[in-house]
Amino acid sequence: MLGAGVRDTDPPTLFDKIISGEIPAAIVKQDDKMMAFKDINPAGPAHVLIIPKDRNGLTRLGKASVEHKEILGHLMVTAAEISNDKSLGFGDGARIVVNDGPDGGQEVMHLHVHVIGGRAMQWPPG
Ligand code: IU
Repeated sequence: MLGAGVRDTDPPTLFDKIISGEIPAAIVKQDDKMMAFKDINPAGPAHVLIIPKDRNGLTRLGKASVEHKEILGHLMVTAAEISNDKSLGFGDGARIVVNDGPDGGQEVMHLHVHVIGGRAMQWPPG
């Protein structure tokens, strides 16, 4: 387990059921530490979410501490690999974003990295 020792007493989310296979998802990549699957409500032609399999206190990025640096790095490297995968519909680059908390528009309290692409993005986001 990465970041061992962090207590996570927050309620589980539907992402736990995706990890366990109870809820089906279009998984595009996974290993023992993370799962990447297509967003059910895509914000672009390509939209993949990357989550840690062990939430380990990371309900949101704002809860991150030095104990999480290994999994956070792993999620970002995975985001880079996915954003370069033309078979998933990505072009040249992507919007790679973490929504953090209410003001960040986060709805699911299990850290996830959005990789959105296949079209040119606008800035600033809404
Ligand atoms: P947010 O950053 O918490 O707002 O993003 C949550 C995303 O999770 C959102 O884009 C949903 O469409 C997506 N999602 C999903 O793909 N599958 C699910 O079962 C659930 C949410 I719940």
